[in-house]
Amino acid sequence: MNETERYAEARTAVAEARSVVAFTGAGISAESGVPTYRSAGGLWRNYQAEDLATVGAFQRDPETVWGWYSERRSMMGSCEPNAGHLALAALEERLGDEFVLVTQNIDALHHRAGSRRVMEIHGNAFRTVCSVCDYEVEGLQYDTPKSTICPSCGAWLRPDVVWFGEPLDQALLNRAFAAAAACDLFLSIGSSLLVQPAASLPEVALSSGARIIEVNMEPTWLTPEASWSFQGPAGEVLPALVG
Ligand code: BV8
Repeated sequence: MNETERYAEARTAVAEARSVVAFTGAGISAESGVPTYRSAGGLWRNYQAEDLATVGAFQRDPETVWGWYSERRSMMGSCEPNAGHLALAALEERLGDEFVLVTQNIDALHHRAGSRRVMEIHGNAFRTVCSVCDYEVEGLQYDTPKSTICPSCGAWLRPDVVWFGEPLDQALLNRAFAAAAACDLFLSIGSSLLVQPAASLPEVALSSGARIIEVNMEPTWLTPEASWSFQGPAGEVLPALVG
């Protein structure tokens, strides 16, 4: 089957799907200028990055961790959603309640593209919460708050993201797994599928009989299982699939 036929087939699968889950990773934001984690030039390439996204690093050196997130907040805040984000917002517009977007990304670009049915399972870099009590700073912060001490209990404030070794929000994760188990089409977009438990979502969809469309720049463990796999930039492939 040639490329044109593969796209036509996958486009029909999107158009005829009863229920769609779109699962995104850092790759969907790459064309917006947000560095990925593990592909060439990614954030984790520099060992320091993966060491900073942990509770231990924050407890040892909160200023350095705050410095890293402030840098990333202003970088991500200056990026714009790309055609890939916009294509998923259009798909949500068309499918309504039969569409859900599960993202590992913390850059809020799906919201800024107009997506509303979004599960941010690794949190949101622009939300600031207390590291101890349930105090939350109102709204989104695009730089370090004036004071990083909780006005309610005096502990350190932190970015509302899930660090390595921290559990994800269980209720949110359960909803994401339920959606993956119930959908008939699962889109895996811009993820190396290495981080757990998020990377188990495509497995749940697969074992529940969903068809899989993968859009990524390099093969992953899911590629051989996908009904259609497109190796190319999400900002080009997604608009061609969503139509
Ligand atoms: C948990 C937020 C349990 C922070 C992130 C040892 C100790 C502790 C835990 C573990 C351990 N060993 C394993 C684990 C589990 C660990 C894990 O999975 N580690 C991996 C590295 C092996 N997971 C955890 O720790 C999780 N928590 O397990 O808790 C627990 C339970 C109860 C009680 C206590 C504990 C928490 C994981 C969440 C970590 N936080 N981010 C921050 O970002 O600052 S993870 C981080 O990776 C991001 O969220 C990112 O989204 C995510 C996944 O990466 P990807 O999105 O896939 O990005 P990547 O760069 O890898 O890939 C991008 C892809 O895009 C590439 O394939 C590329 O080809 C492609 N691409 C590039 N450009 C484009 C493109 N595709 C399309 N178009 C393009 N233009």
